[in-house]
Amino acid sequence: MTSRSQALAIGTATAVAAALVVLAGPASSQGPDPDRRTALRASAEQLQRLRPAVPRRDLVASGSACARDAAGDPLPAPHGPADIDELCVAHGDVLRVTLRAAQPTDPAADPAWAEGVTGALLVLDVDGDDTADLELFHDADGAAVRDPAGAPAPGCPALAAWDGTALHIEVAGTCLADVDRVAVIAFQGHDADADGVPAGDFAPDTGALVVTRAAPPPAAAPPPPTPHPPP
Ligand SMILES: [Ca+2]
Ligand SMILES: [Ca+2]
Repeated sequence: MTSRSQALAIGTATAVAAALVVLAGPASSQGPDPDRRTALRASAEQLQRLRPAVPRRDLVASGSACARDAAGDPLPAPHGPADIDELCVAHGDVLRVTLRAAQPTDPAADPAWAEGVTGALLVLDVDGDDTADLELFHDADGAAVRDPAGAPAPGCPALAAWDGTALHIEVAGTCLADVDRVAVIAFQGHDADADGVPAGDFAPDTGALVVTRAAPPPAAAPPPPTPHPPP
């Protein structure tokens, strides 16, 4: 029997993998690719093939949500700095993504970020067709948003921040102004020995974290009428 969830799982895995295959450059065999983001993406595509096939189960929420991720599940082997512990997404005036690792490292202090293929990649489906539309990066060079062709996405400036425990990416509201529902799959790669071959973890472990736009706050109630003083 083919259930809907199984069909979606197959379709999603195929769509995302296919998009990554199309954009991935040749795998580097002599240290990090000059374009770290292209190399990170290629690594994600390679490691995605190693992910176990499981029925799809999206986590759907309004406004904001966090997805806890399994411990010790980076591929091809457990590696704390690549091990996603939690992915959070908030979709409102801006899009905010937080990625917390089991053993987080400072992008400005850990040499694996500057010298290796280390970074976070967030794949976004913004039109509900289970195909990647935008790719957010947070690496040693900061934050960036690319379109499926690998070019900077127009109207999508992004900010990267590190607070000592987690990575944060904020994408300007102009980027997703017409998007009411965004599905996010995260990848964290960490290239400890800077040989161009990171360990990496995906989150959520099944499906995507799907967040619908937060409803705008209700309009402020008009002030009560001021009673006129008696004549
Ligand atoms: Ca994990
Ligand atoms: Ca995971």
